[in-house]
Amino acid sequence: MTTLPGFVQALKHAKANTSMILITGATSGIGEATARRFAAMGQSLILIGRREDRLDALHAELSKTQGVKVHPFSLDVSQTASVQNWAKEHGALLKQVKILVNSAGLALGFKPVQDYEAKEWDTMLDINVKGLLAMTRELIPYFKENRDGHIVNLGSTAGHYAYPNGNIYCASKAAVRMLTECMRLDLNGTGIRVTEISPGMVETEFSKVRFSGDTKKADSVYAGMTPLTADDIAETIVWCTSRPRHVNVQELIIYPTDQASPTLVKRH
Ligand code: NDP
Ligand code: 8X3
Repeated sequence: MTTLPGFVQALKHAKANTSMILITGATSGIGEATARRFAAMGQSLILIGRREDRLDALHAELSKTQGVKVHPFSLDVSQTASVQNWAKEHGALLKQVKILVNSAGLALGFKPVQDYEAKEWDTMLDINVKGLLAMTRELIPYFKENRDGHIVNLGSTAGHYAYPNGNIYCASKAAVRMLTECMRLDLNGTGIRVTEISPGMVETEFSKVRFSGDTKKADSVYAGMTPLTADDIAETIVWCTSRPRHVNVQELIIYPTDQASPTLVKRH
């Protein structure tokens, strides 16, 4: 039986282990599922996305059901100057961050490279690559000062293997992959860990966004197969970030069992 002093001790221990987690792309999919997982563990959260209504709803829900501190910010990570100004304004909060999960990202369209408009490739590269860089750069000085911190970047199997009509999205995720590796090299010796999570097909709003809200097309991506869920990936992120501090999971590639490569999917 747990004695009262034992209980107080356990509570103190739990409090000492409470961390601040910053998640971009927290308004949907993998980012949102990760926020839910960390909240269930009692962690404090900084949640970032562009959709204010989603942030407000998640803030209200997680504060109420999990009793955790949630700091929601509507911020477009592709606007580097906005990220810098936001970071300057919230230094006291960012100083407390132990884990950064860079999940904000998207694919726009599914067509041959020559059919893309410059505006479309700018959006993908600005969010998936430059947005990740902008946010990470703001956190690294605090991680270095604390000699602690964990950067988790959402790559993709699309960054490892090319597929027809993937072109710019694949390139953006290949950039995430290389940036993640380089970050690990540059930060070696600082105590900061860097991990890339590269999922295959995860059923989120990803395909809906890719196909500009065409739910029929989006649903057809997952027809007849069992995709990963956002929570499958969130669970993995929690696992990677809860290893002892001397353990750095460098990279995980995670496919649904029905998928063997970006182009080989068993539909039943
Ligand atoms: P969702 O579309 O469900 O979520 C994407 C999130 O990114 C949303 O919260 C969105 O919020 C946010 N976001 C997009 N642009 C910006 C921006 N400019 N500034 C801030 N936030 C932004 O997709 P997933 O959860 O599936 O995707 C998460 C990550 O995982 C992405 O990087 C994606 O490339 C990657 N991934 C996804 C896979 C999949 O099959 N689903 C597989 C492999 C990797 P808002 O619109 O409110 O800004
Ligand atoms: C998302 C998975 O296969 O659509 O990164 O590129 S895929």
